[in-house]
Amino acid sequence: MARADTFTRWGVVASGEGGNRVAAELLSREENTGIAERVVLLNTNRADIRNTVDQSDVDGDLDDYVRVFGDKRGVGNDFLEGERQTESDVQGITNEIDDRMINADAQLFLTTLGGGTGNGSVPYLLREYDEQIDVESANYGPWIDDAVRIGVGIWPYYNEPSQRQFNAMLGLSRLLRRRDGTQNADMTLLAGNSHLDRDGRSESYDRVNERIVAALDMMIGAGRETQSVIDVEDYVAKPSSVGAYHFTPALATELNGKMLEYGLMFDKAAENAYVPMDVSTARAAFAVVRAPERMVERGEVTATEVDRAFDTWKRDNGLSGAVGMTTVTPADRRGNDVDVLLLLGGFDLNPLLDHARDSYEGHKRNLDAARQLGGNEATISQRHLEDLERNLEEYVDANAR
Ligand SMILES: Nc1nc2c(ncn2[C@@H]2O[C@H](COP(=O)(O)OP(=O)(O)OP(=O)(O)O)[C@@H](O)[C@H]2O)c(=O)[nH]1
Ligand SMILES: [Mg+2]
Repeated sequence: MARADTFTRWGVVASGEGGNRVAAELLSREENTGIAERVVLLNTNRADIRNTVDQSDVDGDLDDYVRVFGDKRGVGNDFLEGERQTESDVQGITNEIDDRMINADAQLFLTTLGGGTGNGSVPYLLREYDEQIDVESANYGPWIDDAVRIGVGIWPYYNEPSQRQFNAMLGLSRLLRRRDGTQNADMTLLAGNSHLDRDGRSESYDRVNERIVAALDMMIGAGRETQSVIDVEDYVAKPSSVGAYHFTPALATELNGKMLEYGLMFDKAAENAYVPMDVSTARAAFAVVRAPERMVERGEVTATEVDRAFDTWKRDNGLSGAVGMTTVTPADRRGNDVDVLLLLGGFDLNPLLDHARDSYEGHKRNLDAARQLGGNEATISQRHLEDLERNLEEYVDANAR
């Protein structure tokens, strides 16, 4: 919780290879001042994390933030195994996070949804810290009770193998909801690899990761040097109360601030949502406008005007009922470039999930067949699968109305 005399202090917990890489990219930004040293990189595979550390351009030593857990080297795309490995070491992992999270008010939990390590551990840890079943909370800093926790899930490329799509469906289910159907992360942010990489699959994840980080950076910045501050509590309170707590960023950067046609700027941002979606289905919408400090000081960009323009834009786009706020963030830069970040929430998830459904069903049939043949203990039980599936369906249906 941000206090009047301080800015929101963000922490980052990243698990698995992709999550680790996005976190490394976030740390390599000069403007990561909201995070400082509050970072933990978790992985089951020392070699994976070695590569991430070696390839990053973070000043200083990323090794200090690394925690390898479990007794396997990777979990081979099996998120239940990822969860078991986390559970077996939850005290050690939590001690590490506690050492790093000094007074965090808000935490980002970063993971890809196609794999096993990050996808297994992140939803589990979120639940654990909320319910404090196996961790002895009395021994930890205030973060464990007080911090707002935001899960960030990265959707696989559409052409990845069916197990990845299967993992993503159930990973999303677990990020959003616990097995009993209650809310898990306070907010779940989604970004899709194929959707962010529409000009063709690039050689590396760099470009996609940069875009994800650019959005996270602006979101974090909105709780810092702002005119009308969006506190992190604001991001989660109202959307959660209407059961619309999944979001996607929509970002447009380097817009021409000479004209200040906010409506067009919001349009531009909305065209760049990080997953496929119909904007008019959003039930929550936040707008963060970042403009050169000089323009803000001279009153060329004001919170009142942005707020009014956003109201109009929402009405024009069928979002008048959407909950949310706006904020203006001054940027330490010359020129007239303005950036606009929308956080769109509670939208119909079907346009995203439709990309995975066939693979999901195919993989499920394979698991069924394996079970019939006398069962591989590692596969998910029928019952468990049905719970996760129902949880996702219920949540998606409630938002698709
Ligand atoms: N955007 C993005 N996606 C990534 C990155 N690395 C991997 N992915 C995606 O993540 C999925 C694979 O998950 P990983 O993060 O490699 O898996 P993990 O959490 O390490 O789990 P296991 O290796 O299965 O133990 C695939 O869908 C990849 O496309 C990355 O750096 N950026
Ligand atoms: Mg891995």
